Order: sequence, then structure tokens, then C-alpha cells
Amino acid sequence: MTETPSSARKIRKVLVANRGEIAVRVIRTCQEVGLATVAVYSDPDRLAPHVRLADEAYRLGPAPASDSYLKMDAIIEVAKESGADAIHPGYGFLSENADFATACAAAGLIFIGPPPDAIRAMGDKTAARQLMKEAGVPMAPGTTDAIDDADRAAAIADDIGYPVLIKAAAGGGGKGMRIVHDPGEFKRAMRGARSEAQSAFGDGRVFIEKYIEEPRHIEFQILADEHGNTIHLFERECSIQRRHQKVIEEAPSSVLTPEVRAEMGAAAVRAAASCGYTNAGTVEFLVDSDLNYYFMEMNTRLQVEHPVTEWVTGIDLVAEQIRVAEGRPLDMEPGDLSMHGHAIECRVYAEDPANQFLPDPGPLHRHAAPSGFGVRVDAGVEQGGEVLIHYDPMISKLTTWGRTRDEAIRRMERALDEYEVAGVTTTIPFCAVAMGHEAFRSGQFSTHFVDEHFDPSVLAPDDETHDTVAALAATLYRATQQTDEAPSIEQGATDGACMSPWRRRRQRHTGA
Ligand code: MV4
Repeated sequence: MTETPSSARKIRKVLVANRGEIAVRVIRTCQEVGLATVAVYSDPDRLAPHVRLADEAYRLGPAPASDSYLKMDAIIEVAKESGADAIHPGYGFLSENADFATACAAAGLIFIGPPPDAIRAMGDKTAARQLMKEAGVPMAPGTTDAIDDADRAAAIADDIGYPVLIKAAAGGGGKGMRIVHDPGEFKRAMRGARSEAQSAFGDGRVFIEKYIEEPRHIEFQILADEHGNTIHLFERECSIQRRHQKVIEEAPSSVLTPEVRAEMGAAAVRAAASCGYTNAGTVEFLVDSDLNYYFMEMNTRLQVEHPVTEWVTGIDLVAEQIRVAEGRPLDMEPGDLSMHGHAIECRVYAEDPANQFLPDPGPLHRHAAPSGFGVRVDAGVEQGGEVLIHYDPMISKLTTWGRTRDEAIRRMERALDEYEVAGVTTTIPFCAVAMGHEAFRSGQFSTHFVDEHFDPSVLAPDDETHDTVAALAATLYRATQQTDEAPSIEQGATDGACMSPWRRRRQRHTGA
């Protein structure tokens, strides 16, 4: 792809308007491509890894996001003061805020992301449906516009055929959604969806789609430059999630044939091109058991799960984001791209999988992440730090690569086993159960995987473990109370009471 120097604008210093692992991720690539970096932080983040890694750092305000990472004016002020010429928003926070992208441009700063109009179009799910219709991207049968007349809506639902799904135009991520199985429930569900959407988004508009019952969530990574080049970097399988929060992702998907992959990739490229998209984005599809695929939404940001795409394509997505934000052409042609091997991501959250995945923030007394061949850990907190209650409780993303899916899974099992965390409860044991589960191994699962296959009681300690923990606790207690009477290793070794060598019991989760 040829260079057009007239439109090129060199970035020298990037302000990263985010925290945690994604801020660290972006800073690392900036360093590799020779850009200076500016971090911003809230009070409890003043010693966080992203602050230490950046060349300079500026305080935004107290912990609540509304007083720190969401303060557009303060962030733009820091960018100007520090001499940054670009802002990378990461994901979450201001990343899909069209007004922020506009404000950056107005301040003479490059927003490393798509144009504001593309963010706005994809943020409104009915506007997105209209664009997809024009671009010939398959969608579930339904209405393209918002609909407010309940009688007309009920008639349309009859036409579509039950079950139907009522979705919020301003929604995304599942808020304001209602599944309706029975025509008799329709109007009530519509009232519920509208009022939920009104209070969640200040926008009560809803539309209707045919409900796809046991879908997979498969999304395509796209990249677009300002020279008319839009390409896709294949798919990620993201069906394993709970409460609209992904937990395990992989690339490639086990179900796509080369033909369907090529078709979906072309549809994703049309979806992006339809709204004048540039930079990195993701087109999400629902896929049914016959491999019919339906546009769901487009995420106009770099996603959490982007490392699995980086593993299998070898492309640094943040480097490409910076390139195209400078007005340069993409560094590759579609023909240059292929997938090599298989990658899996497990998200390590400070959450209790045995207790409905409730967040368990707190001090990270120990964090010893795995490493070795084919293992990547993107962590946003470190040992001695803290998982704060104010933000997303993700500790890290553990990704592994293998030549085959089975090799990637075995490497993931090894890495999960090696991972040591103390101080907070984590989703590591859940991920270990999932890796060993026959439904995951076989690749036969849908978005209902967690509900259908995960029994939280498999994570409850058994009697033997309880006894061991009780014995250890009693011994430690005695040692702290009566130091001089505590049994020493020497005594134990000489009187034969301590013959058993130290042995770490590995809990093998079969998922059975
Ligand atoms: C759907 C669907 C079934 N049929 N649309 C979930 C959040 C929002 N992005 C849209 N979502 C869904 N839309 C139709 N026509 C099922 C879901 C859905 C879902 C999708 C992907 C991953 C997990 C999910 C969990 C519940 C519902």
C-alpha cells in the first residue's frame, strides 16, 4: 500500500487516557515505535504500573471515574500541557465517546481511534442496523427503526415469529434487553424494556429482532486506514461469558469453515466501510448451529481480547492503530495475512466464581504470573498493589499460543496451574475447570456455556482440603503465639515426624 505523505502527521508523544493493563499495553508499543508517553492517574492509582512505565504522569483527581478517567477537559488539558500530540483512549472510559473524539480534534490532538461520526453511528443500534441493511450485512429478522407503538410492535413480533428479543437503540452489552417467548407477554416486556432503556441511557427507544436461541458469539477484527484500505484479521470466538462479560476467548473459532470465514470477513469489512471507519474495530456476529451469521454490533475501539488476534496473526494492533492515526497506510495487504496456530485468552478477575462471580477487590499480597514459551500475561496490577473497588476488577489477561488448539489448551492449563495469587479470590479455578471441560475441549458450546456447564460447587474445597487448611492454620497460630515451642524443621527431620517431603497438590479439574 503506497504512502501518501501529504496526509501524514507525525505523532511524537501519546497521552494514554486509561489505566490498568490496557494503559500498560499501549505504553509498551509506544516505547517500541519510539514515541514518548504520558500517563494520567486517579489518586489511588498514583503508584500503579501504568504510571511507573510512562515517561511522565499527571494526576486527574480522586478515585471515582467521573472525577478522573472520564474527565474530558482535564485530560485534554494535560495533553496540551505535556505537549502530547495524540490521545489513545484504550477501552471503556472515553474510548467510545464521540464527543471526546470531537473534543480532541478541536484541541488539535489526534484521537487514536475512529472518526466521531463512525462512533456515533455504531453507538445507535438502529442507525447501525440501517447501515448494515444498506451494506448487505446479514442481520436477524427485525425492525430497522425504533418502534414506539405497542400494537404495531406486537404485530411485527407476530410476523417475525416468537421468540423475539426487544433491544434498546442506545444499548449494547445487554442492558434494556427483553426476551419474549409468548405473544401474551409482549406488551408488558416492551414497557419494561423501554423504561429500563430510559433510565439506563436517557433514551427509551427500542427495536425488535428474532431471538437466536443458542448462538455463538464470533467477532471479526478489522483495521482501516484513510486511504480506502479496510481489512479483517480473522475472528475471535467469545461465547464463554457470563452476564455479558467475556471470560474466555480464542482464535480461530473451532466451527468456522474457510468459506464461512471468508464470507463473514467480507461482511465485516463492508460493515466498517459503510460508516467511513478508520483505525481498529470489531464487528460482532451471532452464529447459529447451521453457521448462519447475523450482525450484532460494532465495537469502535481496541478490545480486551485483542491479544489472541495478535498471537495468531503476528500483527501488533496498537502499532497499526498509531500508524493509521498518523494518516499512513496500513502496513499490510489482505493477501499478506494468515492465521498461524491457535491462541486462547483467560481473563483473570478478582471475582469469586463459586459465589456468582461477585467482585472481590483488595490487596494483591502475591502475584506471581506464569511465563515460558507461548505464554503472555498482560497485567494491570502487581504484587503489593491493590485491585481497587472503583474500577473493573480484572487483574490480568493470560493468553497462550499453540500450534494446535489442543496445544494452546494444554499450555493454558499449565500456565493457570503456575499462576499464584494471594489476597483476592480469582477466576483462575473457573478457567481451569473450563479448560478441562468436555464441552470446551470438543468446541461444542454456545453463549450459554457457563449456565449449562458450570457447577460452582466443583470449586468448593473438599473435606480433605478443609482439614489441611485447618491444620495449617492451627500450626501457624501456634507458631505466632509460642515462638520457642514451635516445631522446627530440624526437630521434625530428626524425630521422623516430618518425613513427607513438601509436595504441592495439583487440583486437576476434569469438569465432570
Ligand atoms: C441477541 C441474542 C439472540 N438473538 N440478538 C447480548 C448483548 C448484546 N450485544 C446483544 N446480545 C444478544 N443479542 C438476537 N437477535 C443474544 C444476545 C445475547 C448474547 C450475545 C452474545 C454473547 C452473550 C450473550 C448473552 C445473552 C444474550
